[in-house]
Amino acid sequence: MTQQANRTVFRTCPLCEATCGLELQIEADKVVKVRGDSSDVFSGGYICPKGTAIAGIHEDPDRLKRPLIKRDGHHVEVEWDEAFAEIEKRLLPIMKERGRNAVAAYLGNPNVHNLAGAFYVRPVLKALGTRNIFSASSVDQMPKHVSSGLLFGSPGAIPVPDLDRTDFLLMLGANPMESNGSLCTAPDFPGRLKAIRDRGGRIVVFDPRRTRTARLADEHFFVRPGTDAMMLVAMIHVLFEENLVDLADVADHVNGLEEVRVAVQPFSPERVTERCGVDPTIIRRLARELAHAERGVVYGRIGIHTVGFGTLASWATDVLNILAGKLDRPGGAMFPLAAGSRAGKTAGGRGFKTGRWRSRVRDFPEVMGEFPVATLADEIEEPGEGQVRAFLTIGGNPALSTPDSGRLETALENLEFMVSVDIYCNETSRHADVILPPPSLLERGHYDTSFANLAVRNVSNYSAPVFEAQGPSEADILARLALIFGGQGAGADPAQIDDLLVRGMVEGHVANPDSPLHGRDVDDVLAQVGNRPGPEAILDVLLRMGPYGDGFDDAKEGLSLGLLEDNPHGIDLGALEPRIPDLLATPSARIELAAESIFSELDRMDGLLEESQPEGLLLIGRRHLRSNNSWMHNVESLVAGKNRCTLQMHPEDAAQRSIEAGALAEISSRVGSLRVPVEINDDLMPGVVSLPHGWGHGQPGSRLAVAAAHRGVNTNRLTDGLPLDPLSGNAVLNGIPVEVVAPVGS
Ligand SMILES: Nc1nc2c(c(=O)[nH]1)N[C@H]1C(S)=C(S)[C@@H](COP(=O)(O)OP(=O)(O)OC[C@H]3O[C@@H](n4cnc5c(=O)[nH]c(N)nc54)[C@H](O)[C@@H]3O)O[C@H]1N2
Ligand SMILES: Nc1nc2c(c(=O)[nH]1)N[C@H]1C(S)=C(S)[C@@H](COP(=O)(O)OP(=O)(O)OC[C@H]3O[C@@H](n4cnc5c(=O)[nH]c(N)nc54)[C@H](O)[C@@H]3O)O[C@H]1N2
Ligand code: SF4
Ligand SMILES: [Mo]
Repeated sequence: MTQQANRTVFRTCPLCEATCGLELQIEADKVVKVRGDSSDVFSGGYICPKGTAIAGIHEDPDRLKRPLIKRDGHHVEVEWDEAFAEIEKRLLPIMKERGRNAVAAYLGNPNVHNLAGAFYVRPVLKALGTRNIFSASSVDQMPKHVSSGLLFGSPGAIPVPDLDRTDFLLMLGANPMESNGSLCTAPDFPGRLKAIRDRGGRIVVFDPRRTRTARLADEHFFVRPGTDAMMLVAMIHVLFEENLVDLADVADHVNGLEEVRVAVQPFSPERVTERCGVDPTIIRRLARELAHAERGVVYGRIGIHTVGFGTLASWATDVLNILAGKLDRPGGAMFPLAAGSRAGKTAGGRGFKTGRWRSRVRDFPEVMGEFPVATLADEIEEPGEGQVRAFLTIGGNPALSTPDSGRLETALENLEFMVSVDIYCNETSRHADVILPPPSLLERGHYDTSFANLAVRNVSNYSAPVFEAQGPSEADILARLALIFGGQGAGADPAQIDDLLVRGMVEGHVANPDSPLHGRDVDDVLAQVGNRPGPEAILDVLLRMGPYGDGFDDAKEGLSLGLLEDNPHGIDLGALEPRIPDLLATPSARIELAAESIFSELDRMDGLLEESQPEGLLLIGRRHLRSNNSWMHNVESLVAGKNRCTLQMHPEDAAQRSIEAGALAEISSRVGSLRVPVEINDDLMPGVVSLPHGWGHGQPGSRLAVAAAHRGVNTNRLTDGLPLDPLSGNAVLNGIPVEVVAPVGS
């Protein structure tokens, strides 16, 4: 690619799930201006402060350009070949002598915003051959995957609220005014929410904090952290009790209705009210409003997933939508049809299973091939066969992102060898023996393979690299790791992996009698893909063989990567359309409402309701528009201004403890304690305190100069690795029992 001097380029922002179109002005190889791309087919010019800061990430002097190796306790820059040779020399003996499970891998959030993450992580994990795979999914959305697996047969079948056509949005545990939305890709989420109200619709929010989203809503109710599952199940109870169940469009495709009716009988709104802190008349009224809404939907997100009943809450959200007749119809909860997905599927499949193998120390079932990250420290610390002795992180910062991270940091110190594929030397990668930095987000092609499956419209949009990469691409880095782990050696050519992946896909189609490519010549098809980098070649095959693709047929109009390159503002493929039954992958080819595992969670909830309500404060998190998890605090424009890493408390709770605004407080949980400045406001539900995650910078050995000047504290030193959502293994990050006191001597 040539680098002309002055030019304007268009690009999808890869920083959060909203996928906004950016317009970048480039002068002499510098980004001089970033604004929203007003012609973007999906975002129409919307942008948030993180999108503008994209140039700051690209130009950050602390962003690593060359690999680092730790020598005598300090990281030094080395050549790429030396870094890969070091990994081969030190990691392979551990794999050989201690077995494959002695190496653990952790995949962080940016992998789902990155083509290399989408296509090249799998070969790495396959070559490692370890069962000790962990990811940010188990501090996030794993409950949704499990409930989707149980209901629809596929953990990837996630219904999204049809925001643009709904007139009644019941939202729990989500704050899209700050997060820009999650498991619901909707650029300009704020504008789409306002549009609901402008067309006479209603928004109701449940959140233990009066957030910006809550303020925008017609109604906001506090709910005690961790109790949404009770409230949602009580709403299901009301639908049955008041004869409001109407499956509407999916009536012919549902099993297990009667079993659910019986199972929810014990959970009346009147019974759960004390625990949830929500008036039973409100629960009843909202269940009726949902049932009667012509176009209505329930949407729940991270606040209801990262709790002890996360899977039950996720299941209950979808079941409410189903029973209120809102699934798979406009304005309700709908399934996107992504351009890169498999075309021509018919209903039915093998269904969804967890627990095909179990974790060594705490005996957790695998879920989607991984174990809960909350048990990673156990696997490192506990001696015995299969003990984790080496660790690979790819685009993740578990030292700040996962529960009881104080303990994890100690465990990382005790590893024999650690590799991080990361653009920074941060709280996690500072522990690594080798850091491999991929190119910046402007030096790679981009396509949202994940979020196309979660978007409120079907859209397809590719962004070409803006600048040429100085080092190997992230795909090449991962390919070289796969070759090392697979025994081919540090010198093996990464193009082998590209070829294996691309050719493998085409060969699969050619051999498949149901594929339009059946019987074609593999090399002819590959010639049509042309000489593209591996990720782009894979993407081209997916797009062309997908539901909107040209099928490698020159006579047919349809999507291809070439067409997207000619359309830098994206191609709109229309509003969501019904997909049931074809999408269902359960063995019965029907939606399965009755799952034993869910019923056992209902029993557990029943037991809990018999116990008395625990006293004391509960800790929740919060997000801010200018922050993104743990890794954007090294950009000045995103951290400037007042300290955002504060403990928010209700005035009554502060007064009871003689804590004053602006003063330091000491907050402690079962696993740790922190000193943090307090902000007092009545946005919080009494009894609830809030501290954001992703802070706690300035650790020795890290290289984040700006972040070190805005360190904050790491709230995951308070979150506890013991209680988990049993069905998904997801961590509990909200509703942590804590004590807060004015520290002695402050
Ligand atoms: N208490 C509490 N904890 C939470 C949450 C919470 O709400 N409360 N939220 C959870 C959620 S939803 C998530 S998703 C997790 C996130 O958890 P993680 O994924 O572990 O953390 P991130 O902060 O996203 O860190 C991303 C890492 O990727 C690196 N990186 C950035 N871009 C690239 C790239 O292009 N390639 C590579 N290889 N690396 C890159 C960054 O430098 C950083 O080290 O945190 C979770 N932790
Ligand atoms: N600016 C910004 N944007 C982001 C991120 C970021 O860090 N910063 N992270 C990105 C990622 S990885 C993700 S996963 C998404 C998450 O996107 P969202 O799911 O919208 O996440 P939050 O903004 O944390 O909103 C969760 C809300 O749940 C509330 N809550 C906590 N506990 C409970 C509870 O028990 N019940 C109920 N009903 N509510 C509860 C919290 O007060 C909070 O307002 O955001 C993404 N976008
Ligand atoms: S909302 Fe998300 S995708 Fe849009 S500009 Fe901000 S960070 Fe980027
Ligand atoms: Mo997330």
